[in-house]
Amino acid sequence: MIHKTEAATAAPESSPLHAILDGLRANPRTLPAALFYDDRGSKLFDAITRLPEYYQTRTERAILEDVAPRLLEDLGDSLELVEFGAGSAEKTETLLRELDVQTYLPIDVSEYYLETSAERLRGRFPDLQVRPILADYTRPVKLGPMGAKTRVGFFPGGTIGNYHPEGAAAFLRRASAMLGPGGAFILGADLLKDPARLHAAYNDAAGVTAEFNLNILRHLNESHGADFHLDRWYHHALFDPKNARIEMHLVSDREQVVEVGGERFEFDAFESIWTESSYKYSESKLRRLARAGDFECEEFWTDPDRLFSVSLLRV
Ligand code: AVI
Repeated sequence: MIHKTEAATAAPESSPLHAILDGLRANPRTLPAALFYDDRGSKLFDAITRLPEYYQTRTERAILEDVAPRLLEDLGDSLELVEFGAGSAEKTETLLRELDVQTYLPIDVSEYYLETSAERLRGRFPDLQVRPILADYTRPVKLGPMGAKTRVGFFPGGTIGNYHPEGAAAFLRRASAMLGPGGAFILGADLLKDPARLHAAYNDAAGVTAEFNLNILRHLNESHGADFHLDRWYHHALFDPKNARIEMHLVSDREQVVEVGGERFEFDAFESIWTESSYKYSESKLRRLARAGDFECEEFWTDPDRLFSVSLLRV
């Protein structure tokens, strides 16, 4: 059974029109990043995670496999694992295999992902209780009574980097309040590194990231009757060292007018729509972020090339 919470109405993939229009009217123009993840966008993102240039996913998986015995030691027995934005819950299997998890609470806005992953995990881990929660994890979610000794949050994938640092701290504060005293949080975050390496990860040779970025316009055409011509926009991703972030933009290749939700938007040639930021962290910044989010960073693990990090935070 899928548990729907009060926050379940705010499915981010159906971003409300007013948020889209506000973003397009703003200076700089923006679009809600949630628009990336329609069916096609989710498949494109899956393809990104397998690209040779996109080191994040495989590096995080290797770190998790490596540090699982340490996590077991640190977290002890009888755990309730709460995954924020669980998706297909593939990385979770490493934790379910290695840790003493009694109950697994995946939170996601996709009923499809929740149902299929719950069925798969129940098959693979017959003693595990799976209690899916259909909700937008970016808002407070009621978890119900705890069925184990320790609540452990899980937020892999480096998605914390898609928040502005203040938003990231606010998200962590909400998570900390949900997990309660003694709670723990396993956080995956991408690290600052050679700009060329970062640039390549968001400008892959096969053009999958470009397609992923442009798909946001296709999604707007389909879901909100917009009339973007995809061949009139460039994918542009750059690393901004001052703000320690990758910025993804869609750049208009000419002067053009686009209609969205009945409103006309005039674009100058080479004007951009800012579609995503992906902040990169140093160890010290991550420790400060944890503190601003009402956690203490107890462990910080990385791979030999210091590309990606997995941290264990405590409430
Ligand atoms: C989901 N998130 C962690 C990805 C990132 O790297 O910021 C989204 C992404 N955008 C382009 N490539 C991947």
